[in-house]
Amino acid sequence: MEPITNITNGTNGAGPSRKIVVAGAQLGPIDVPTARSEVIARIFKLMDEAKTKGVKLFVLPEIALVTFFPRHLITNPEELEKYFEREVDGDPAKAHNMKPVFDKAREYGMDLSIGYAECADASGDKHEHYNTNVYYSAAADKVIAKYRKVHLPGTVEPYERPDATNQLEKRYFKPGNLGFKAFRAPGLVESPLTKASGKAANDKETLGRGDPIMGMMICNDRRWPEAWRPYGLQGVEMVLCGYNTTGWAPELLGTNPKIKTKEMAKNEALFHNKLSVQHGSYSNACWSINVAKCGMEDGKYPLIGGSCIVDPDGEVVIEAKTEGDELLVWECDLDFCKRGKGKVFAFERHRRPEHYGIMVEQTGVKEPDFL
Ligand code: CDT
Repeated sequence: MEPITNITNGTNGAGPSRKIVVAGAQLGPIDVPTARSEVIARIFKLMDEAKTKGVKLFVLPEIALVTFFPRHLITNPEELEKYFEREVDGDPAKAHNMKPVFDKAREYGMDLSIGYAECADASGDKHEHYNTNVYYSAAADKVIAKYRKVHLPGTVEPYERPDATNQLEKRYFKPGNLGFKAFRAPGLVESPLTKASGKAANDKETLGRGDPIMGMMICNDRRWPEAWRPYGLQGVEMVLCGYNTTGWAPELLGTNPKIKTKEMAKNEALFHNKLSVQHGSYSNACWSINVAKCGMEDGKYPLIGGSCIVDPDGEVVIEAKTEGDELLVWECDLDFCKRGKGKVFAFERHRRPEHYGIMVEQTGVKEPDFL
């Protein structure tokens, strides 16, 4: 068959390179008694490997340094507080428990995306808890963006059945209050257009030529098109998403008569993970770096793993082979985003927002009247 050569979609490689070597750093299980220092030692091993592979952006999972504690009912406030990180001088990179990871990223000249349980306003009396992810830029040598998880799954109260898997995020966290704000990360691509060039963003000629446009999500957010589209509308080129997804939780997930074993349930959860991130990447024409905590945590709670990097066509380009600490490295070409952004998902030409009002006016379902 003749190859198709005479159709341009903006991915012909002309112009400065917009390729970034990215690593998803999947983490195996972390148990309640595991010290953060042990986990950090494991992360350092992955960072060492990343450095040898020329990685420029290192992405860690949701609540990366401790067990996924929202599965446990913790009624003692002091015990609960131990899972939270406190910024120092308003800087997450100085938070005592996390500082070594930021310091290593600085030493290696690597950008870092890390999830943690945030105790905000920790110096005052009023503590607010969020499920948070921040982005450290090595070029700027500071945290340049913060995201607080918007979609908190699960329940406030634990289930009655003693064996149930709980997800008490609604009990422990406030819903994120920072929205879905995309941001540019400096120092990652060759010769990006900047304000100093005198050119303006959002011009036909300058689209996709500035510093990379990033967005962050946390776990459950990835299942919601409402989380992806605000980023898509800001021209996002790469979404970073850490997660802890349980492989067995009938109370939370409901049951399916076709699913008869725990292994089948885990495979179904893996399928839904991929379905969500592949669709989100495709319909917003962006890369997504999806990074899990995995394996059997706290002795009996299986996490699905299945970390993967998805390209802007929605294809999985690399996925985890293990259920333990593992580095997924891929060179992501941001120019690849231009295909979808310029054609099928050229929002400015095809979207019809006059018909989308119901999505922001309404939360729950309102069925049509009965016939
Ligand atoms: N951490 C997290 O958000 N986990 C959820 C579990 C879903 S159970 C309702 C997830 O969406 O993967």
